[in-house]
Amino acid sequence: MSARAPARVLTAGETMALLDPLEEGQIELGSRFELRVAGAESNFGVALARLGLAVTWISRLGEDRFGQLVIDALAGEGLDLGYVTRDRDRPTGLYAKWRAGGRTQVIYYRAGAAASVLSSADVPDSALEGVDVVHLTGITMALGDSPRELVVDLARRAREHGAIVVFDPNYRPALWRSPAEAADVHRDVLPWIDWYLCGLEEGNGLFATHDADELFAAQRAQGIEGSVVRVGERGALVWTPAGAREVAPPRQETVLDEVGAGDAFAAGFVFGLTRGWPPEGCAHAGNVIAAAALRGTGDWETLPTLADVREELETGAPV
Ligand code: KDG
Repeated sequence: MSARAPARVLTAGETMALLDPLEEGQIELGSRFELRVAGAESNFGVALARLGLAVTWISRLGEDRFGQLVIDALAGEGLDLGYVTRDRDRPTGLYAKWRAGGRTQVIYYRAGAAASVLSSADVPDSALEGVDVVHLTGITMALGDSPRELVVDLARRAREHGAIVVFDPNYRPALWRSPAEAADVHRDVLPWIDWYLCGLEEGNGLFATHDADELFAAQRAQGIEGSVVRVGERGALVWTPAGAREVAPPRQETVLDEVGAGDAFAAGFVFGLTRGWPPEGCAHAGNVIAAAALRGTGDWETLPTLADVREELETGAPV
């Protein structure tokens, strides 16, 4: 057994209550739901905590029942919530899903929620002490001016503290007028990131490109030096200045709900980074963890523990 201290990871963003439907189809009167909680950054955090890493998740939640359920769920998963603030004046956000024709759609009730006033003050320098990796997403940049500034400022400070910065644009059409608007806003964080992780369709939308080669070239032109693009059943394409490589998934999954799979991929990738694995090994780990997210309708509940996947992670990790 290794006695090394677990790597430390910090992430910040919004987590909401989630109405997850029990049946397929459009939301109707009488539809039945399971109440869950989810948010891109905490999905990522839970995935890493289950793999044995020390994860700090920072956010603002309402002083309400949904906020308490978020706290209970994430504390139960072992996340450090020491920097989470409860807001008496603003509620916890809420969203609902529906699944039809093999695709999941979402509707948000998050405008004016507690996380919409997240700011740099919520993440003091003390939170960054000893942190190896900082994970940020474009969702937070869509929540308001101060969350947007937080993402840029935190990425910059993380780099100053010697942490690796991972950015996932997590483009959500309901939060932006267009991909171009999101891309314009994301540009401010790009100088501070080490790894940009996205889906192929998502990346092509944001960079106005048509295929992976064009996408990597456009990213490079904007100063991105490490990029990983998820390509569905084909797994992931890893690009560094040394070139591009495709990393196939260990097997094909039956997809129950793809929401949360990108966060799980990011977690697997970061797990590999903290082990010092080469980018292809990190992407392999990303594929393994993402597969588990596809097996459930919630955004993180089916994620594996390290004991579940240790062998699969290590056997596929190129050295
Ligand atoms: O990546 C999954 C997230 O999209 C989901 O858990 C909810 O954070 C969320 C969002 O903003 O959509």
